[in-house]
Amino acid sequence: MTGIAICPGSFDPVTYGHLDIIKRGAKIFDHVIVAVLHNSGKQPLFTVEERVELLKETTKDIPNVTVDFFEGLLIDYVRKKNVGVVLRGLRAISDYEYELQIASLNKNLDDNIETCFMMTNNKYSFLSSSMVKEVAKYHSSVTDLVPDHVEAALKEKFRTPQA
Ligand code: COD
Repeated sequence: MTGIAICPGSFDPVTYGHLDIIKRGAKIFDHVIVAVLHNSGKQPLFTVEERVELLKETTKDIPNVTVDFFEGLLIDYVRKKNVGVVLRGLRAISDYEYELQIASLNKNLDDNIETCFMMTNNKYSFLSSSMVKEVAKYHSSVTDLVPDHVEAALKEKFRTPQA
């Protein structure tokens, strides 16, 4: 047993839903590595560097959490870090289908890797980065959905009023 879990995701940007899973994971595992996917084929709102910085600020008070990024297959990153557990959050049935697919694929690629699922906190069961971006784009408040520094970063991105 390694006692270390990798919590991978896009985190574009980090929300209170992500933070809840990270915090709870950090109570179960000795160490949690939050790993941001750097996908050069996709156009996220925040660059990988920005997403990493926002996550570092968000998790700065949790001593056993570090933030990193990866490119390519998650399974290769997990192997490189010599970690046996992937930590993921589950919100709804729609998440379940997607998550089952990823977990099964990863298990197929490497039988030693386990995926551990944590149910969302009811408070955040509706919350996603996409929803936050949609709300922020039209200059509505996301105060209850993301930490203050993330809200400030969103305001900066959407400074020009949207059509
Ligand atoms: N409550 C609980 N959990 C939440 C909430 C919430 N409100 N919001 C998000 N989460 C959870 C998600 O369920 C997920 O577990 C995690 O937080 C991160 O979420 P996202 O949306 O930021 O990240 P995803 O789902 O886009 O990340 C997908 C990966 C990057 C992990 C995946 O695409 C991947 O592994 N890509 C690398 C290439 C690869 O290996 N491909 C093969 C497998 S697809």
